[in-house]
Amino acid sequence: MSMLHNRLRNSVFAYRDNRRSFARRHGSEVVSQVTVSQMMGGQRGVKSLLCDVSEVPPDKGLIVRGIPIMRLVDRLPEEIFWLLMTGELPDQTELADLQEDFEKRSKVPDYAWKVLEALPKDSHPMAAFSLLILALERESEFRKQYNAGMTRDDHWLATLDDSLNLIARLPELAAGVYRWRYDLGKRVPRKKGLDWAANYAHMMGVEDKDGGFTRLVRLYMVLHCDHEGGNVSAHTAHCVASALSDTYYAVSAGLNGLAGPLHGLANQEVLKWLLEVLDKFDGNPTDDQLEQFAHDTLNSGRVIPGYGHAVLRVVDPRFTALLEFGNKECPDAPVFKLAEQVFRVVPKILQRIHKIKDPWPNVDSISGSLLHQYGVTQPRYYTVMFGVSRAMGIVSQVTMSRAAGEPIERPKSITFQTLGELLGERAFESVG
Ligand code: AMX
Repeated sequence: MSMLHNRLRNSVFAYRDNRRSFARRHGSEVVSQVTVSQMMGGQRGVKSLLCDVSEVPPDKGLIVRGIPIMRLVDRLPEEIFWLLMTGELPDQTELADLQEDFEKRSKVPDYAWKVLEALPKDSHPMAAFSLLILALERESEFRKQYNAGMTRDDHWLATLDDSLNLIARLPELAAGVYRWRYDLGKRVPRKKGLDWAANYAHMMGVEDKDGGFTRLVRLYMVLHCDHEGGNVSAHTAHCVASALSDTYYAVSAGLNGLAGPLHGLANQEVLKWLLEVLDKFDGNPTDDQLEQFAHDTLNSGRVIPGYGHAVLRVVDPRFTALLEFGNKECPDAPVFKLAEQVFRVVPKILQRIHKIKDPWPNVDSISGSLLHQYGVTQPRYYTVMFGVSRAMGIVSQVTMSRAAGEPIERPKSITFQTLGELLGERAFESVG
């Protein structure tokens, strides 16, 4: 039993009992109401989910278990994982124990690579990554123990085991996707003694003379770890897991949502957009040229990728963290400089468009410019890196849901016609 197991074992039942007795005391009280606009507008702002792992106040950005993300930028991703799971940062012994546990669980079964190699080379890296995770479902402890009659009290424990096994293997899986997808030669074996993110950087095989790439990967893994429970990937994973589908099913499903251009794929879209700008102006543009380019994008009906957010109403602190990293480590890199220039120019344009609620950059507006600088020049891969990190939050949320003994999700849908009847209107036409 690892120290993380013991730590959670001591608190899980109190957590569940607290939730249950709270529900008994307050079960019928109203927290949030749903307007027609919210029903038809992606449920924006409806408070109908509980997530104790992280929160995103619109005016502050990501807070992980009470700690603003800017105060976590010098931590290792393993420390963040422990924080996500337990609510506290680990001490040195606990960190070492978790790292050792990851090391023990890290072996990727050979059949996974056969699955990968069976795919056409032009498959999207996110599809390949998600498929590999799904292929590993065969390893699920939860499913095995469920079939063997595990009691409900042990669901969280088997989920924790699946979570640890999966997180331990993700760097190797993701690095394997990178090397396979871009014909970079044999997979690079993991190196004993490296931390989780450093091993990921190492297995990608990116040249890293001064360690800058490794520092970037560590920071990237910290910043993307979670973003409360209502975003597409976390909510999808939560919904899938609520049917007692195991962690592999849940994470793969969540990452399929992350692969959308309005969510995690935005980092790919940003880099493509920045490279288009550099190409069009044969280098970095003037502010006027950039402003015109942004207008052209908007006039063609496209969004400016990396700007706006469904919840945030300020500059995303994860953007600020990466901006500070770039200013320190590679201030003169052309793509990074362009991302910085976009930050000077684009919010003013978006502020003039009344319907846009958040004109500020999110994390995706800058992350790719840094990866590009360190030699990861394939934007289609960027969301995989996002996914490696986000999986930490997803599995923590899923483990907590199991600990709380949450039931299967089942909101109620109604037809447009029923909605009309409820509001005293008739004669709706339906499609088809
Ligand atoms: N460029 C152009 N139009 C934008 C825009 C942008 N960056 N951000 C929002 N808008 C538009 C929306 O498309 C919407 O238009 P519509 O009413 O004609 O459909 C309108 O402004 C209102 O949108 P909103 O209420 O401000 O945002 P939202 O909650 O509906 O959507 C988001 C949020 C992120 C999908 C949107 O801002 C967007 O598309 N941004 C660009 C893509 C992006 O960066 N996504 C990454 C988000 C972070 C993440 O998940 N990784």
